[in-house]
Amino acid sequence: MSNVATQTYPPSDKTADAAHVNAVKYDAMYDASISDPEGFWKEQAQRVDWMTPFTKVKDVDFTFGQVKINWFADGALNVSANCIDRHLETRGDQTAIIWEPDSPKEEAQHISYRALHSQTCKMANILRDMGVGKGDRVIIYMPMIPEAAYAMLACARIGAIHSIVFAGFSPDALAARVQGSDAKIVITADFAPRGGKATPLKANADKALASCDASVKCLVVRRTGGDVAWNDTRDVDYTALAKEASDSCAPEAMNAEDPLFILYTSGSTGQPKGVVHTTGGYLVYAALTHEVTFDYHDGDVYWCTADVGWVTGHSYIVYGPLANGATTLMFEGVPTYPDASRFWQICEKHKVNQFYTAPTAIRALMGKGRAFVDGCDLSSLKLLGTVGEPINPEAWNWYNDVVGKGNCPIVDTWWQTETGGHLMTPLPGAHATKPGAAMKPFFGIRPVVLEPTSGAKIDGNDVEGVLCIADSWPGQMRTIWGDHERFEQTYFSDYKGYYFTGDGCRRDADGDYWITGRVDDVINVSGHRMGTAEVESALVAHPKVAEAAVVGFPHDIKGQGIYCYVSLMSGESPSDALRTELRNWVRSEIGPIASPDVIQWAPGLPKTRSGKIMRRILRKIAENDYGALGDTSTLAEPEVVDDLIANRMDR
Ligand code: 6R9
Repeated sequence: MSNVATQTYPPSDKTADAAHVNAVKYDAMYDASISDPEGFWKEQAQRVDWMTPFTKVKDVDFTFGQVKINWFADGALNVSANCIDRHLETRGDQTAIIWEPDSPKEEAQHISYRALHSQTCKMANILRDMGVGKGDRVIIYMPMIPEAAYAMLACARIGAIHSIVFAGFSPDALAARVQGSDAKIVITADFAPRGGKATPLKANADKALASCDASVKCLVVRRTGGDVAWNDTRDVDYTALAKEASDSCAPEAMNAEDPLFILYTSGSTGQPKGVVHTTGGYLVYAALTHEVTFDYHDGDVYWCTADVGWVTGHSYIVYGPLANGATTLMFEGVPTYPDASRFWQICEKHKVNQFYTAPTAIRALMGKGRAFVDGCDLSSLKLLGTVGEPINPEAWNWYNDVVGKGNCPIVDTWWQTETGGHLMTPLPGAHATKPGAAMKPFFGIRPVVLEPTSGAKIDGNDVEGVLCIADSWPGQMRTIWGDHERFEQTYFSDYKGYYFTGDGCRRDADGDYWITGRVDDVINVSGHRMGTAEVESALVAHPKVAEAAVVGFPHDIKGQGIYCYVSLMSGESPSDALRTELRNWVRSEIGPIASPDVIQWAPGLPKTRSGKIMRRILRKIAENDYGALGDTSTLAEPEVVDDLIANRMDR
C-alpha cells in the first residue's frame, strides 16, 4: 500500500459556493441514494419528461442465473423529445451543437435547438421511408459531423436501436457488427476528414456490405463531396433527400426498458460484445452525471473531445448534454492538427468552460511542450475532466498547472461502456482531488473491494482488491445483445451477488478510490479498450501464423502498448517484411487502433501442462521484469521462457 503522502487539492470557496453540489449536499444526497434508492431515483427521474409516468422505480436482481435489471419499467418517454423538443420553447435559438471541423480554415457551425429539431426530424423521416421502424437496428459509421448526432437522435425518435461503429474500424469489424446486430441499414459518409487526411468511409462500407445480407441499405451523407462508387439498388443519398424531407416527425413513445442503443466493446474473451443500454434509466443517469460531475450551468460551453464511436461520445457529447439543454461542442479532428495547439485554439475560439479529454491526449500534448498551451487564452475554462484510463500524476499535474493554471478542478471520471455514465469521480464543488484518484462514488453507487481469489469483501481503508458494485444504478447495461447468458457469465458469475467491473482498485487511508487498471485480459491502448483475445484471433487468422499470444506493456503515450508473441507455421521464416505484413493484417482485420507495437517471434509459448498459455509470464517479459516471473514449475517446457527472454524485443 502506498504510504506516500499525496497532495490534495480542495475545491476553492468560489467553486464550492457556485456548484450544484457542495460537500454537505453530496453527503446528504449520497446517503439518501443508498438508504432509499427508490425515493432518490424517483425524484431524479423527474428531470426528464415522461409520456407515461412510471409507477415502479426499480426491479433488480444480481443473483447469477436470474439477473434482471429494470428501472422505471412501466414508464414511457422519448429520448429525442427529451434532448430537443422540450427545449424549443425556452431555448429554441440557443446553440445546441457547436461543430468545429477538422481544418481550422473551414467554418465552424452553430446548430440551434430549433435547427437540431428540424435536421433530426428530416433524418428520422428519411429512415422511416427506407423502412426502418421501432426496434430495428441501424449501424452508424460516421465522421464526427453533426449528422452523426442527427442520426443518433433520429433513431431514438422513431424507436430504432442504433449501434455506432467507430470510423477508425476496418470493413471486417464493421461487417461483424452489421451481422451481429442484424442491422437493416448502415448510415455512413463519403469520407471522414481527420488530421488533414480523409478515410474513405463509403468505400469501407462497400467492402463490409459485400459480406452482409443483400437487403442491408446504405444511407450516405456527403461530407467532402469526393467521388464514391454507387450502387443504385442499395445506396441512398442523404444530402440530396434532406433538402426535400419533411422537418416534422412525431416522437415515438418508448417504454423505459426499450433498447436505445447497442455499443460493441472488447471483453477478455471472444469477439466484442454488444452492450445494450435502454431508454429511461440511461437518459436519467447520463443527464444527472453530466450536470453534477461537470457542474454544468445554463449558458456554459461544454466540450468533450471523445468520438461518438465510444460510450463517452454517447453519454457526454450527445445524450447527457442535450438532455440538459446544454451547448455541446463536437470536434471532427485530432489534437495535433494542424499543430499541437489545436485543442487550446478551440477552447479560446469557442470560450469553452468545461473540457473533458483522455490521459493519452494529455500525455501526447505534454510531450510537445507548454508553448502550444501558453500561446492561447484559456481564461474561459472552469473545469477539466479526464476519462478512459488511469491518469499518471505527471500528466495530471501538467493538466492542472499548464492547462488549468491551478484554477480548474480536475474530475477524474471512472466508468465503463457497461455503466452508461460516471460511477466514481470527485465532484468539483464537493471533493478535494488527488492526482490519479477517482475519489468518490457517484450517487447510488455502492463500490465494494473484494479479495480477488476468495471473493471475500475487504472492509476498512488502505486496502486493495478487485472492484465490484453491490447494487444497480439506472444507467447500467441490461444485457449483451443476443446473449444474456454471456452477460451473466461475464459480469455476475465470478463474484456472486455483485456486478464485477474487471478493474482493480485501492481504497486509500482516507477512504478514497484509485483505479489500478484491468485485472482481466483487456488492455487499454490510448484509452481504447482492446481484448488481447481479439488481436490474437486476428493474428492466427493469417495463413503464416500458427499461434499467437498478446499482452499489454507500459507505453509512455498510449498508456499501454500491444506486445505480440507469434509462432509461425513450420516452413515459414521470420523477417521484418513479415512483421510489417502481420502489422498491416491486424490493422485491416480490426483497425489501426489495434496495430501491434511489438511482434516477437516465439518458437514456443509458455504453457501449463493442460495447454493454457501463461500470460502472466509473457506480461512480465514484455514489461522487462524478469525478476518477477514467479513460479514457472507448472510449465510444460520451462526452456521456452529462456528463449523468449533472450530474444525480447526492445521498444
Ligand atoms: C468510459 C470508458 C472502461 C475501462 C475501465 C477502466 C478504464 C476508464 C478510467 C479508467 C482509471 C479512469 N477507465 N476511465 N481507469 N481511471 N478515470 O472509458 O469506457 O471504453 O468501456 O473502458 O477503462 O479500466 O474498466 P470503456
